[in-house]
Amino acid sequence: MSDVSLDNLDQHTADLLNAVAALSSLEELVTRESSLVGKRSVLSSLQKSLGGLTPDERRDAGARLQESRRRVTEALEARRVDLEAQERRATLDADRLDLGDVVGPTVSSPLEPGHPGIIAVTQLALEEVFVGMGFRVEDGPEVESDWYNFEALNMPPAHPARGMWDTFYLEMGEPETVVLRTHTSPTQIHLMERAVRDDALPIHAVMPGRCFRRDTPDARHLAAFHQIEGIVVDRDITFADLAGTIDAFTRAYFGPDIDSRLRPGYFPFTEPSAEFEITCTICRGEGCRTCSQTGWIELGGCGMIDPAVFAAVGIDSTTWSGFAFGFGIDRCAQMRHEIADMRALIDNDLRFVRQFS
Ligand code: FA5
Repeated sequence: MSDVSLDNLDQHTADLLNAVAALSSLEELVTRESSLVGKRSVLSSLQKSLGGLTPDERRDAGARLQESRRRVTEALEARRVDLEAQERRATLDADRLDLGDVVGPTVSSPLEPGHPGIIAVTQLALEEVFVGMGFRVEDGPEVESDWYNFEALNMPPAHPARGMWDTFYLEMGEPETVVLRTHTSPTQIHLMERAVRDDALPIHAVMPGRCFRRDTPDARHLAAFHQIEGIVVDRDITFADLAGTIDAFTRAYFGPDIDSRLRPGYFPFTEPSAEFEITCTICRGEGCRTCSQTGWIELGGCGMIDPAVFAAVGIDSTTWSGFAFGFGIDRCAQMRHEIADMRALIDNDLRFVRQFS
């Protein structure tokens, strides 16, 4: 470019504009900027040489140089905007999430409508059976204080029966005072407290909901599962009412072919207590892996409400008596639909899920 002079400035300006148009990246533009229009450019050298011209020649040449610099600078800025946009687009393209990889070829097909899962369906079916028997449906919190989950249920601190439930504690308040409920039984306490406060006895209610235990998942257990609690508080309620209710429920939900039985059991909040079992539907009582070869599956616990529990909520146990029960909803679903391993309920395998739509 050393032979560039004011005489061939127009040609040089055209060359500079071509060079700007040929810049192919922002990095190249930044590197070459100074030699095109900056201090190291021919335009700047020509500017310096104006000193040897007459004032008239200098004014004329200065104006031509300024015009040339303006055109090249404008072209350079326009090229910078283009290149920035190009590079931004390239980055976005590179970062784009290809949903084709995630959802595969179904992406363009209409979305399948969802449907309630097997647990929701089972819970509704159980509620319907109990509503048909005169119970109302109530709800309760999943996070409980020690009082509701244990103490009001006749398990003072350090009571050995607390070990029946391996508990998840939340880091709230004093250590080991707030729990993820291990069973739906604390809802009994809320309900009875409310009925006392509102002078609304008797109670006939079921309370379904999620429970949590540090249980290792296996064919019959999950760490997060569901129970449906039932409670009746009325006058002259006896164990025969409890047994009759459970028998009526079994027939209504599982049909006449399934046998049920009550076995003596222990719960601190009921006395007497019983465990409620049905014939294993996987082996029809023959014995299999699901029922640990016993032929029976435990669905829940039950019993007559202990006077200590009535005392905790302020119900007079000389006037009122009652029973309570708590069944596993997941177990009911497992037995009703003959699912050998309960872990299938949480695998989210569509081949399994679609069977219950
Ligand atoms: C109880 O939870 C008592 N609250 C039941 C009760 C209520 C007794 C009212 C008396 C009066 P248990 O721990 O046995 O009891 O659990 C009851 C049922 O919940 C079990 O029979 C089972 O069907 C279900 N269950 C318990 N643990 C799990 C688990 N980890 N996964 C799935 N289901 C479970």
